[in-house]
Amino acid sequence: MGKCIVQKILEKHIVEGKWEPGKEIAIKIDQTLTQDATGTMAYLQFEAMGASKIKTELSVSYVDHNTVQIGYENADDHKYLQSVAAKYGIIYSRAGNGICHQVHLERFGKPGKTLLGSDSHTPTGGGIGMIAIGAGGLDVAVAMAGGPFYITCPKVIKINLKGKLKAWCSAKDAVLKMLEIFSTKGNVGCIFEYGGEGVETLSVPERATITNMGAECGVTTSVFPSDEKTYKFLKAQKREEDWIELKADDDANYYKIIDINLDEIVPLTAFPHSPGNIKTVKELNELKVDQVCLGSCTNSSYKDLMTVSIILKNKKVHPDVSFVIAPGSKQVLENIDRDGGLTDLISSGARIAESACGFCIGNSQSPKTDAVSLRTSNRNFLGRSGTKSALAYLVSPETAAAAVITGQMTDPRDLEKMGINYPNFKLPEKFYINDSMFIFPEDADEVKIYRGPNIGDPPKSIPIEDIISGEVTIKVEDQITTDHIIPAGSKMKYRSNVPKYSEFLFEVVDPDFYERAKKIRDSGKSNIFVAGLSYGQGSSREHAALCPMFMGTKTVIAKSFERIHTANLINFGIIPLTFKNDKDYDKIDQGDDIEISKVRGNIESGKKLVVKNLTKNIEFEVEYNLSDRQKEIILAGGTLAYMKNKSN
Ligand code: MIC
Ligand code: SF4
Repeated sequence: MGKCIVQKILEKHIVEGKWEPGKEIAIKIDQTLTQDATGTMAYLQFEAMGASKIKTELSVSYVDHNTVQIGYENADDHKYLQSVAAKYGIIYSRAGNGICHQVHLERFGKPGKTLLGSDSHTPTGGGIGMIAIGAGGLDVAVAMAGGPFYITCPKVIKINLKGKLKAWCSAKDAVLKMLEIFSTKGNVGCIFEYGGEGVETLSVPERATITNMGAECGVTTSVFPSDEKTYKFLKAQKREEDWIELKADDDANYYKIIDINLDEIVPLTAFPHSPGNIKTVKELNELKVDQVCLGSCTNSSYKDLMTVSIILKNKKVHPDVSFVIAPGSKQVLENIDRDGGLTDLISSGARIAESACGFCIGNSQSPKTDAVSLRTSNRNFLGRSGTKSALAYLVSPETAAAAVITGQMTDPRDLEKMGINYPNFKLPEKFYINDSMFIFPEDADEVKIYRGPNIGDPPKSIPIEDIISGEVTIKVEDQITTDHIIPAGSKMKYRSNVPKYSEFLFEVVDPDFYERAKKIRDSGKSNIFVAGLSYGQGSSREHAALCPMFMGTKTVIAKSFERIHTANLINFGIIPLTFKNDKDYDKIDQGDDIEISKVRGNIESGKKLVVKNLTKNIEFEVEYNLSDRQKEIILAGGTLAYMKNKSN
């Protein structure tokens, strides 16, 4: 039986277990990336592990999230990250150099390699044939220290691409189509592998847009073959020596095959407040638009920005629209500048922001009250833009450009009626490359680590006792994202200060949450969360587990969990429990007193756990889907404690 690309790459990296979809495997990680908002905690944990140097082939520390420095906190974090990078042999990418995923694709990604990143959009690297996976910072720290990464051996779904995208219809529309088909839930443990004759019609930046937003479907990652187009991209980056060919065998076996005809893709949008809410742009034609944001790791490549610059050449931004562009990298910015695109964008009236995450994470450019904001980014969760009442729609760069001109949602194909032709242009054969914003590590054991007042030690977890007795602090519905659990945006500067950051837990859902949780914790009880389907969608931010741990949470009981968040909960000693019978969700309410007895003993022996609802005088069974390793981690009180026990 032939092999698919995923199997070929993973089999070369498996260090424990074997290729058996559904079973846990451990893989060797070749490269890691971190970004500043998850990186400080990851490196604090790395330091706590006591390694003297990184053990990966390459690790890069990017600063791209908290680059708006209001107050000293972010600058403190940057300096800490820079000094850690120098000490441990990590490449440091300075603030302004660009968004980690875009920059990594340009300068470091290699087909056939594994990449683990403390950011959920790490799968962007699948655009050049990497197995690139997002994870919590602690898992990335373990990989940097030479430890393996554990995943469920994936079920590989082949996305068989046919045909070719029509003018004005783009890779973003194709991945929005994927979200319409697969939705944002129910895909845990799967990988999308792209194949079929349509693959060769897509450039690497287009492929990267598609793999980037696979994260929104909740898959482990997405991957494209490495072919002639990949070679051209790497050559344009003066990295052709990094190319290898990667393709699936003709008789490769897949869990499922889904055909997508690129000819049939039309401009799509995801309407508020989920990337899974898909409509055609036509259906929303004429919706008045207040803000248009071009950028984010999904759509900020040279191709994206040049396309928009050509559409906007000699045009004017509509007076009712605030139009901001955050180029994906310094390289993108320099190249569109050299090729005249930047001038056309500025002339049209665009506001140019730093090459960073910026608007995407709501730490700048928050729209006005009740605004309609069109964004080329990947997430439109409630409040993520920084304005809770705003309505964010996810669109392609082409649809964004059309709205910039007309001031309303406009199918970009209609621009032809206004005499605007589709911008056909060729990607450069060579990009202008200048790596001046990387600091490459030198042999410098003597580096002193900088710790400003914003850097606090990560809190220690306390192992669970045999009885969990607690109160339901909050009961939430389906599809609660990590943005609901702990907001980013203006609060993100407290990432290195867990006690302070914890004050914002569930802020967007229930502003009284923190005070309630504090009372419960201080009374000696555990804060228990109850949730519906697909709890913990979205980001890799481990603070969505770390802050609850700090508040004394020992378990979350949900109908189902998403992958990265499950791993983060376990890493911090919180048990992810699922209802054996989903109907029991209705039998538990906020404020109920809960008891789960014989927790340690039953987990050790694999016996069932029963939740007693003392308030309602009823009980029901819950399940835990933990490997033996994960059970040990939970019993030890989290991964750091587990590693310590093992090394003693
Ligand atoms: C996001 O897009 O939600 C983020 C901000 O990049 C997060 C990481 C974080 O919260 O720091 C992610 O995607 O993992
Ligand atoms: Fe940054 Fe947005 Fe990409 Fe997250 S999704 S890495 S915030 S650009």
